[in-house]
Amino acid sequence: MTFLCKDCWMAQETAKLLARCKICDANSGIRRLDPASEIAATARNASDERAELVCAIHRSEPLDLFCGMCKQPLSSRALLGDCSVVAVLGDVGSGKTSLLWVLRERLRSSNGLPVKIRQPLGNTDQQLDDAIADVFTGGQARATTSTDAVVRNYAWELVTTMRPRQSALMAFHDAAGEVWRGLETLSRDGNPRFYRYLDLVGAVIFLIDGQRLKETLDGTGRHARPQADAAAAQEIKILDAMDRRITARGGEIPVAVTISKADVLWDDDRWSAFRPGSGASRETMQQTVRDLLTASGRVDMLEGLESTFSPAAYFALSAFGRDVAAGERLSPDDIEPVRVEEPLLSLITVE
Ligand SMILES: Nc1nc2c(ncn2[C@@H]2O[C@H](COP(=O)(O)OP(=O)(O)OP(=O)(O)O)[C@@H](O)[C@H]2O)c(=O)[nH]1
Ligand SMILES: [Mg+2]
Ligand SMILES: [Zn+2]
Ligand SMILES: [Zn+2]
Repeated sequence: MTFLCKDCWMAQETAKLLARCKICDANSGIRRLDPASEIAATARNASDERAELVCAIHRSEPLDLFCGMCKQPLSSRALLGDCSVVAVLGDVGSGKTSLLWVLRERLRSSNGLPVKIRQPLGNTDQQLDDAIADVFTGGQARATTSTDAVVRNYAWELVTTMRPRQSALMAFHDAAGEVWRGLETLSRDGNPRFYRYLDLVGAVIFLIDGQRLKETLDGTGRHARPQADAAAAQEIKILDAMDRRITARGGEIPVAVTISKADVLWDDDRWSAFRPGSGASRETMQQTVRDLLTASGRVDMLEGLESTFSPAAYFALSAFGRDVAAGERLSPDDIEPVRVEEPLLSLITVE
């Protein structure tokens, strides 16, 4: 069994964990952490494929588990699978944090989707609420901080209705656009956690700012062209850096190429497929996203994406379902997310 610590992104075998038995603690009056290898036994539940770590003395007492590296509490369900760590990559302000927040809201209510959040791991929800607070109070988001020291790591245990007994882990490191931009030159010593995360990534949501695409297409704003070109250049840079890492690692990583803020585009008839309730088929959506990227001069990026990742699928979503004016006070009740779960669903159901 391999466990994942979402606080330091250390994947570790059972033997590396720390553990505590509540009964032993109560009997001795001492709270202590011991190496799991010294105090654990494995119990198997007949009705369940999962094994549970129990106290070697008190065989019916499940152990509390802790990360062997940073000593944070670890869920016994934080089991690492191939596609459980998903990266949301995107330039500064492309909408990564907003997407993750809205996605969590969608997945934790009973939603008619085949996937649901069973529980957050550790302080995930608190960290995400802190990260989104600025968007909901000030209108404009404060950029996600770009240092490794301020951790914004989220992980949830998901259950699928397709395979009810099995649960999956979904984990994100909400890195700032600044970090993705600077990936090529980011120091390994200064960002050990982030690099461990990168090595674990099994699937990628590549977010492309719909607002920026619209600016290119309009070509109206005085600075529209150069700004949009700069955005394209940043995205290519992020892609190149990922490409080198993935090539170095070997193997294939699936990507969901995703246009964010589709609400700013969908009034245009060319992109009407993005509207809520458009009824557009999967094929139409794919084609429309590719057409949009082509029309806004992102052909190089399309090629880059398809040579770096495999398979590639295309999506357009709107986290808020509406435009947000600068400085507007947005409330969670004012938003109507459109297709926010589609990229994730496509990635975690990839065989
Ligand atoms: N119109 C519209 N604006 C959005 C949507 N989602 C996010 N935004 C706006 O985009 C801005 C940036 O959003 P964030 O979620 O902070 O973007 P980010 O990618 O996390 O940014 P960094 O962490 O700084 O790289 C905010 O001002 C949001 O209000 C959307 O669905 N529609
Ligand atoms: Mg952010
Ligand atoms: Zn015990
Ligand atoms: Zn840890």
